[in-house]
Amino acid sequence: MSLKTEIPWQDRPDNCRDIMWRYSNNPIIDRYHIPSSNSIFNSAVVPFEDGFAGVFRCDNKAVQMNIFAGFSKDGINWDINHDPIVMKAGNTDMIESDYKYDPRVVFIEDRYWITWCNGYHGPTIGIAYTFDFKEFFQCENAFLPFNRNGVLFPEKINGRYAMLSRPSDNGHTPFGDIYISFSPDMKYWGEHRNVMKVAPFQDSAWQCTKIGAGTVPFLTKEGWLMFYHGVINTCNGFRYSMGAAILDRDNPEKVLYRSKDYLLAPAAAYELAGDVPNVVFPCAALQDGEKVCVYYGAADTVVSVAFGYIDEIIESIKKNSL
Ligand code: BMA
Repeated sequence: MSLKTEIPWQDRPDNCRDIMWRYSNNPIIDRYHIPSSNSIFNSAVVPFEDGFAGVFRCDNKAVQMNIFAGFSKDGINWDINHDPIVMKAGNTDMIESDYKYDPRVVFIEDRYWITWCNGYHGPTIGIAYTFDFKEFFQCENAFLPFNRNGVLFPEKINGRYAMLSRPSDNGHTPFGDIYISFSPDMKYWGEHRNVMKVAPFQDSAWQCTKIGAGTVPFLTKEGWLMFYHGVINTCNGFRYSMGAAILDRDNPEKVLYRSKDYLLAPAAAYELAGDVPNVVFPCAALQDGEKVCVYYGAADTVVSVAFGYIDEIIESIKKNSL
């Protein structure tokens, strides 16, 4: 898809030697951005019309989790609807949804697909589509509970839709690996295969407790580039950081390279303090072939962005792969 507007961007600060760097005006979306919200984080954006659209996780002041549509001309300044998305029946009868959180969005063929963590007797992966971010059609859940972090590929692979996910438990899961599943029709999912496991503690401790797919993968000259979160269980609880993996173009269950060093870990004030301290949680990436802008939830409270050059990210992972 060709971009009609530039992706958000800021050059690397002179004194910065990191592969990826934060936007100087982070967070871009504050916790009280809409009247009902307690926090807005772990949200996803895509190019749309002459700007961008997104699906945002806004927890309200009863701390109920739901998803809201939003629009932006520049990807930084957002108008988020004050009411949550109301779903209509898609490829099945309406199914229950006790809560919705951590959305991802991707354009495939002729429409935008949304995946999220859907409360159906516990967390699992909900799927919906929209053409205009006004009307949304909810489809079958992809998996049995419990599952989180469902991330679709932007094109069919060998004729089938493909989705990454992380089987989990009903709580603050102390384990988690990334799997891939395939579907001929966005309704029935199977051929579940393991893609990536947690890292051994002694090799790369930031990702030794659980890992989960983060951003919709995009194609590079080396294969699919996907940002993911990795978690370590510290004496003060979980700490969420971000790495990236390169998956084989034709057979994405095969990991070619994977971050040993994290690309972004909680260090800025808005990542270290919030409703859940020490969380960097990537959910979307905008790219123009050279540059990438990653959207991530910070401390389960606000939305922030970080930037990088795709070639530099790939080179750094290849040079120091797990
Ligand atoms: C996960 C999800 C995410 C959250 C993370 C850190 O289990 O609930 O939404 O960002 O924990 O609290």
